[in-house]
Amino acid sequence: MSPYRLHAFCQSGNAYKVALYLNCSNIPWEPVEVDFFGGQNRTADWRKTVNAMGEVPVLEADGRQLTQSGAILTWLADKHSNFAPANGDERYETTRWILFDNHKFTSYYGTRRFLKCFAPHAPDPAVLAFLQARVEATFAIVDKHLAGQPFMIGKRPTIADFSLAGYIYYPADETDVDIAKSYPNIHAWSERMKMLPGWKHPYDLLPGKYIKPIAR
Ligand SMILES: N[C@@H](CCC(=O)N[C@@H](CS)C(=O)NCC(=O)O)C(=O)O
Repeated sequence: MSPYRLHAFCQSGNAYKVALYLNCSNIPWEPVEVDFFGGQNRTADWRKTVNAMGEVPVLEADGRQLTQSGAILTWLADKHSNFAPANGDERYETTRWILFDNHKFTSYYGTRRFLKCFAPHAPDPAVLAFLQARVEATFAIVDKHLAGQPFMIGKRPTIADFSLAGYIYYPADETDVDIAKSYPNIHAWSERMKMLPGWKHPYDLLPGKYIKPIAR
């Protein structure tokens, strides 16, 4: 059995962050599919036995159940050194960008995609419009940042890049964003990440069936 088991499903960019890190680090891992759309992670049993926060990803490692992609990436980088910050200043920078990612970059983009494509009920257009404006503001910040350097904290990829890359490769019919056209520096960075040995698209890397987005 592989030392790492990742509870995941292929629509989860948050799980993709950890899966991509492991793959690009050539660290063996195995997926445990979570039936997210069937409500598995909302059951009392799952919350009791897997993650009280009710969220994916969960990484089983060293007999523990690690949660929160940013904390998991930090834990893995500490343990394996791959894509790790090299000193205190770099740790500050990776933490800063991982927090920005979790609060804004991933959060608004992922939530908008979920509401538009996969939520059981059609979302309120005002909510979608609010999220769209937040996505645009946040993506503009990251695009400007990446104009000056190839990766999030400098010349080489770190865990911060894996965090921000979570939802970037999902298709435009899910996200309504043409990244190549609107955010050329984010696009160029995403292409650089694709060059890493072990890179795979989330729909090829994670378990579960592709779900056609609901046309809304
Ligand atoms: N900050 C968390 C976010 C995790 C998250 O929101 N995961 C989604 C799937 S992509 C989830 O399980 N949501 C369940 C819920 O919010 O009830 C992380 O980075 O791990």
